[in-house]
Amino acid sequence: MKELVIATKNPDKKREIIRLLGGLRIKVISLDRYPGCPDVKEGSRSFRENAVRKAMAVSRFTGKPALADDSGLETDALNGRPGVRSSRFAGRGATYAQNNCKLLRMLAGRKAEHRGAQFRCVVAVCDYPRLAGTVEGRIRGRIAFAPKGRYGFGYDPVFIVPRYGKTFAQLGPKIKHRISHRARALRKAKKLIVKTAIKAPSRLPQDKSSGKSLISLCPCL
Ligand code: ITT
Repeated sequence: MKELVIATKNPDKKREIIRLLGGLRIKVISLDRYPGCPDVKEGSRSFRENAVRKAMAVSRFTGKPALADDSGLETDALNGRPGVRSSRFAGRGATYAQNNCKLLRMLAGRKAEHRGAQFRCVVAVCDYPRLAGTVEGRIRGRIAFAPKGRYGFGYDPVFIVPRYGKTFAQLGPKIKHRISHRARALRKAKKLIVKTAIKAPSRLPQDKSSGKSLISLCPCL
């Protein structure tokens, strides 16, 4: 069976991705199998570029096709923040609770109609040095006045899905996995995975004679 490495060090994202990829005839491999895999610097201002960087780096290191997810929360009132800095909004190594706390503090005093937000998830699939493509999923909602619910991770306790009037953390995995930004992105990514990891011929040896950086084949690196 063909293999696909999930290029994330976040166990919560990994759990969701593995569940959402269920049904594909593919062996999903966790990055835990590669303890030496270097961290990828997420210096970019775009989810897409970060996702491509992560997928490329992991595919290059492991020698297998890889899928990366770069995701986060954008709020209207804060001009899109925390955005690509979602995981480290309250500082490097911040906990989910600290990030939520900072967000609620920054939105303090704003009425419900001024608390609009969206989750975004960009998924990149590649078989180094080839980028199969990127896809995106979004979901609109609004930021709660206080955290609610016990499921999920990250900003789930403060993100209200308007259709249900409840946070993702209250709704639980069954509903989240049907409608979330990640579910939407991964539904689209399945085609890329089939093309890259399932139907693709075995990888050819890389041409080391040209002296060209193979990573330059990817336009955003
Ligand atoms: P990797 O780079 O190793 O994948 P990471 O946690 O740094 O792990 P991101 O840079 O994509 O990943 O940041 C994602 C952050 O966005 C995550 O830590 C959460 O704070 C938030 N986030 C993303 N998806 C979310 C979701 O479904 N529910 C709640 N918060 C989410």
